[in-house]
Amino acid sequence: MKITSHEILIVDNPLGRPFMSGGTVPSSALRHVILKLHTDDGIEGLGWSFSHSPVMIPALASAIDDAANHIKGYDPMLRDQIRKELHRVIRWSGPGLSDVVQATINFALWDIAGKSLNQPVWKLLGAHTSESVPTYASGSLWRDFSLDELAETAGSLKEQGFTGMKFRCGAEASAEAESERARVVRDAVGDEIKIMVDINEGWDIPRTMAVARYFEAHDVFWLEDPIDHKDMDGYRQLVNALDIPITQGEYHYGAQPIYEVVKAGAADIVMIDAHHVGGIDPWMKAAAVCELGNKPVATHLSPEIAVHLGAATSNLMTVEYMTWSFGLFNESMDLDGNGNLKLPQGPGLGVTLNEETVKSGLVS
Ligand code: SMN
Ligand code: MG
Repeated sequence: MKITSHEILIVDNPLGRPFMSGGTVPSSALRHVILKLHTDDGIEGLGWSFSHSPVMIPALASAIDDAANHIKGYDPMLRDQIRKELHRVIRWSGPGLSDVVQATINFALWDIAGKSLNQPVWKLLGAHTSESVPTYASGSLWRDFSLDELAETAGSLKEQGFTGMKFRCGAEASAEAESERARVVRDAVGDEIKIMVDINEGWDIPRTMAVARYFEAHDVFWLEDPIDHKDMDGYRQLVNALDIPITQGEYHYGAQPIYEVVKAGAADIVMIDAHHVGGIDPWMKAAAVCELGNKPVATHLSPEIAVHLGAATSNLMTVEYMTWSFGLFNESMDLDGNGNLKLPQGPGLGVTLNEETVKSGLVS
């Protein structure tokens, strides 16, 4: 089999609620770069990436376009050969964009592999389950929610069947006000539901120490990205000093920093982003490093891809249920009635593009 051609689509997927990207740029849609990679067997592999800020989208789309051109004629099953060749031609750009380019191509290659063998990707990865993976609701309990909105939305997520959910803190004036958000979510859902909190690097160490004690009292399941991800010493201090599990990893690019996090003891739970780490193959390597270092892993964003990864990761803790790409695909991501996310049954990644969304959201 050979890669013969490709197409790139830039598509806006509307968001239920405008999102403040980086706290400054409100976006009412998530802009996706979609790659369709074609083979001489007539298979079309889908890959995608996204950003809330349109600024980098043209650069990303053009880099994916050139990278896809570059691998024309390659066997799509030889993913490591393709990764090495792409690394050779794009490594000058350093970590970041090049990892997202690698990831987008890698997703499409896995989709092709699955379609060619008529198997879902989780099976090709050698899953430990054929049914479902643990999941938690994300992308609902935002930092700018009032306490009433937090309580109401947390209650409705529980009613939808979620047994875990993540809320955001990090914008309040005092440690007590931050802690109040945890109390409100806990009171809204009761003791049985796992509640996690994400700070998105908003604090320093003293603030983290001060608020974490309150979070522990409200039985918050994990504290995510309290400080800058580059501060490995700071993270190690927090891990050693606090009882609440510290989660980090989504801000790192490539698999190698995940090894550094594990080696430094800079997290209790490692969150790995499939787009940032460079795709499915490096995600599995990074998760294996965590397993060997006795760390559980959580996925970040794109549950359509993460559900496959989670099913094949023995040290998986949970898959983040983020709805940002829903609507772009015809298939829905369903819970099983026990708070777990059902595995897709279609070949490859198991998603097909919703042509209505593509038509109405097409940017170019
Ligand atoms: C997150 C990432 C990107 C945008 C918004 C929120 C968050 C998460 O860190 O873990 O979902
Ligand atoms: Mg996060």
